[in-house]
Amino acid sequence: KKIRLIEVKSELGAGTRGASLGVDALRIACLNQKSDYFQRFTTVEVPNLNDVLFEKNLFPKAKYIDSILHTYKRISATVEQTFELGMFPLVLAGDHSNAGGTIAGIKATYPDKTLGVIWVDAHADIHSPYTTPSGNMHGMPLAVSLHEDNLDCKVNDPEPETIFFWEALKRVGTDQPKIKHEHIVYIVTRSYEKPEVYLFDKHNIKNFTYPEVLAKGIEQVAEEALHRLKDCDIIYVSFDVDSLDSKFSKGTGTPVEVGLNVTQAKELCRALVSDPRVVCFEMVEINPTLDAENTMANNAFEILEYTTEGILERLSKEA
Ligand code: DIR
Ligand code: MN
Ligand code: MN
Ligand code: MN
Repeated sequence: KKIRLIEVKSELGAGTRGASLGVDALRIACLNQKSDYFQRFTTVEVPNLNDVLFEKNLFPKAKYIDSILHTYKRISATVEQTFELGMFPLVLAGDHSNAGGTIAGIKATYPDKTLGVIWVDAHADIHSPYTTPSGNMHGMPLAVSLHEDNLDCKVNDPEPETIFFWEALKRVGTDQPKIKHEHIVYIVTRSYEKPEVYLFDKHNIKNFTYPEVLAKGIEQVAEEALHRLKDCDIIYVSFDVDSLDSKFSKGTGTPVEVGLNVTQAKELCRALVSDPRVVCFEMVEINPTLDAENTMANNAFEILEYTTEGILERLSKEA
């Protein structure tokens, strides 16, 4: 079984421009580290619609949601095709909204399997158009996958057009909700708003905080995270580079203090993907326009290469 790299240079969901350059920044990091990484795998690029950023945004509570719907369909189809080719989809994407398309593709392929999600991120990304403080769709992919409107915490009144696209977005890949709240585990999430905290409490969603990671160690956190998903048949690991401490993640749209260092992130991702239930890994939110000397992508590439070795090691045993 082989890995297939899926490049998604869409940045429509971010509030800051430049995440579409993240994949190419990883390629430059690879060249500078004299690695043959991008030579080793088949790559497919999902076409993006970033040119609509030059036009007026019509949906203030879910910016560019019409184009993000198209992008989701493309990502979902490509992820599904990758599984059908018998390959492991490793997704390198711009902003984190794209993860909703990846989850759609996983469930389109495995509609009857229970999917767990491990979300390594400074942010909870579980807003809906009814609760978003920014209108940026990279804050919403988990709510899309859950069919979570969170009306109990409603603060916005999205236009009917926005709701039309929001409902369509939920139904990419499969009509039903793709995940359950109890099958989400967060790691080092530390920046969230009230409506998000409401959902954590309501559904008892686990977040392994950074102090908890320090106290328990990476190995144990990975083990506990995977154990919490013991009822899941398959697992998706989503790695937002802002999970790293802002010292190591200058080149990302919304860096946050007190997070992982590069070594911790490497060990964590590697431990997670060593579980045979992990069917897909995604890395997002590298924005080299905010960086100097490509430090963000250099760090992210180290994590990517080390994690990929773990996936390959596992796949060779399984084959
Ligand atoms: C904030 C920031 N929760 C929002 N979100 C993210 O605008 O929804 N930043 N994901 O990266
Ligand atoms: Mn995120
Ligand atoms: Mn099919
Ligand atoms: Mn984030």
